[in-house]
Amino acid sequence: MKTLIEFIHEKQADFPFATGEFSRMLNDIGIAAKIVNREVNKAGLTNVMGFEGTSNVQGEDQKKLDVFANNEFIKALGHGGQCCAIASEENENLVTFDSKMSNNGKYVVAMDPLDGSSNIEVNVSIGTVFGIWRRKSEPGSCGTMEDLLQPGRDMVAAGYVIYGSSTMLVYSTGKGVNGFTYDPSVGLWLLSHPDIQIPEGGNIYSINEANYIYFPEGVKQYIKYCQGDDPATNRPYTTRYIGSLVSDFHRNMLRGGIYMYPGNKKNPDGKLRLLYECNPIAYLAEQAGGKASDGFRRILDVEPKSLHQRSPLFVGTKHMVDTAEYLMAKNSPDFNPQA
Ligand code: AHM
Ligand code: MG
Repeated sequence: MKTLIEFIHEKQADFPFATGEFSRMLNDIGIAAKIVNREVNKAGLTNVMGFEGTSNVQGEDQKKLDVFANNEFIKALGHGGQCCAIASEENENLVTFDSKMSNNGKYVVAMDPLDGSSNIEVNVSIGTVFGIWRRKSEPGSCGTMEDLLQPGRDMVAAGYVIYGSSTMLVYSTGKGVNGFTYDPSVGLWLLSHPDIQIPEGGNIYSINEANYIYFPEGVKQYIKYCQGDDPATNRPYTTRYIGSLVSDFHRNMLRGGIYMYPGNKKNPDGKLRLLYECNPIAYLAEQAGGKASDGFRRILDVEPKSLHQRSPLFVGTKHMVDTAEYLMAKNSPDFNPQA
């Protein structure tokens, strides 16, 4: 089987003028993910569960593993020197580095180092999500906000790690999506899922339906559509919701389905963060032949205004997202039946 390093080197030839810096950064992410995986696997045995006693910019209590994973990815990216700034769910401000090599780095990274961390205690799969952009500012000094506040369509790579029944690293550099499974006996990522495509014929819908009464009318109608009786369109669909974006998306990407975290009356922009949750997942979905929307427009075209901005998310099999978008538009005050 091909290893991640072999695969990265082989693919480097796809990028004209590639200097290897980008490949090294992907490799560094793979190394940090191995270290996080080791701690996640020991979670019940060592003192890594529970709260750190601090909260992040969202006011959410930080788990020890949130903080651990954040430190490991920052360390790996800082040490590598290709990344000049990081936006992380766990840091209110941009993370920059006090090193000449990093300040000359060409890339910036947005990441959620440990997504779904409320699931740690109960042994449910969690993940890491990351997106990579080329910096806009001149190399030679720290990365800036302008470097991070770029739309998702300008990403040069995105991926996630899922710490599950096996641990996988799934990423794309804009030429399809490939998945690597970690073999702990040899410490290597091995190409197990080449060229992942989201199946068109899936029938899974994933949403936290407990929020039903707060959802916009379009979402309520789409849920009713999913539950409708029409064997020709594979309905009623089936519902699966883990409450861990990476795990729900990973399953839907392999099986076909839609994941939704819409806005609701209490939080009009939903819960998920545009830069480091919605954008990377949207990029992977499109690269796998799927679609990602905020209900009305392509996620990757949203112009970010702040590091921790939230966005509704509808992502997965294309025709499912199309139908959800149609019902959102139809129930919006601006709907024009002639359009
Ligand atoms: P987190 O980044 O604080 O872990 O929150 C994001 C998570 C997603 O992984 C998951 O899909 C969602 O929150 C679940 O939220 P809810 O409990 O409201 O359904
Ligand atoms: Mg998260």
